[in-house]
Amino acid sequence: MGKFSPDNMSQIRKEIGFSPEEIYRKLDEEYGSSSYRVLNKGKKRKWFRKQYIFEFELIQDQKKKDRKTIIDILKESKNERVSSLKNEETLTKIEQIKPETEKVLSSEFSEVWDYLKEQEVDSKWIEHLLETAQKENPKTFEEWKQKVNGVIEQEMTDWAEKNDYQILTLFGPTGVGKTTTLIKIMNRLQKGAKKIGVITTDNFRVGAYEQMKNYSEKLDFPLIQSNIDELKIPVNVFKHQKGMDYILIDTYGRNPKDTEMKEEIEMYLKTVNPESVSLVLAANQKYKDMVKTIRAYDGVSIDHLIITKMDETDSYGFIYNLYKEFNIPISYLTYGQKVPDDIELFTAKNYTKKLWEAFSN
Ligand SMILES: Nc1nc2c(ncn2[C@@H]2O[C@H](COP(=O)(O)OP(=O)(O)OP(=O)(O)O)[C@@H](O)[C@H]2O)c(=O)[nH]1
Ligand SMILES: [Mg+2]
Repeated sequence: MGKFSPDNMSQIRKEIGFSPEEIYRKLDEEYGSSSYRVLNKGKKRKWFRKQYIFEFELIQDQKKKDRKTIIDILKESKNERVSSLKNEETLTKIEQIKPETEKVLSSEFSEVWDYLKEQEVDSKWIEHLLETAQKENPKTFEEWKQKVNGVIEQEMTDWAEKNDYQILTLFGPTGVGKTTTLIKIMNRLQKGAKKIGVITTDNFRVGAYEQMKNYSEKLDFPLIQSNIDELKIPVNVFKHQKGMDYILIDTYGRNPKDTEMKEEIEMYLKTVNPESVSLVLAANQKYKDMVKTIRAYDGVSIDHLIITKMDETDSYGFIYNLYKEFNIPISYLTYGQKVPDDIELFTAKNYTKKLWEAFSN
């Protein structure tokens, strides 16, 4: 049916990545460096990129850990024989009833599990999704997929472009696409025939102002350049003298490891008091770094996340991981460099569609 039809009970598994280093990193993170043995290494081409496929085997401790996970799922599935068993005893007993277990853990279940894993959904969230989906007793692969999507769609909120703000600002690490995205959002608002003023506070990067100025001429919106500590002035000009409906403020890229960053942002937010604060992350960043960035903003009130460069990845699981981990709504996804077109509102339905897209490739 899909690319994989692995048997979840088997401990021979596959991991895919764009480099051997990436695969080793994932395996180390997931299982610990001494809990797997690589059996085979292969390569294939996906679109324009080379992908590496490692076949590996889990060694003893991890096998036990995985079985416990499966047992937990079985408990949910009203299998009384299993639900009355415990820990080590269970591990022995499960060997005895294995044929039955395999029946419950159908190949459809395994296929869904492995696909979500390939999409880099975190194991604990796959477990959560499958446990919840299982309550509705799915049988076929299609039913499993639909139930899993149902859980995701119920949990993740759609972003309705309410526009119930006047001042919007974007933050994020360097080069993630803040300026480009701000212009894309500006253009969406502009289509509603609203008056919009843009302020750029990026006085650092060479060419930053020229980049904005170009857009301002092409898309016809007023632009003011300002230092961050003098922001009140242009905000007042746009708000009171020009009667703008929206004021969008672009900021320069910040290194989340910079310890002064948070203080500076808190001060900025206090001065300007934007109703909408977005943190921008790029889909081609490492998941670990995205997490670090969000944590670095701990205490700053982030209203939503914007994920850019979705066109540069085929794995969408990280979005669900972020949502479950931080519970911050996602407002927009961007899909390319074309300004102002390559942007869309986040909806859970579109997201689940994307999540399974690679399955039929
Ligand atoms: N592939 C792809 N590239 C994008 C997307 N959004 C932005 N970019 C590109 O990313 C690069 C950086 O974009 P900017 O908007 O300047 O990023 P920034 O976050 O404002 O950068 P700094 O202000 O320097 O921190 C540009 O080459 C953009 O064209 C996207 O959705 N997909
Ligand atoms: Mg910028």
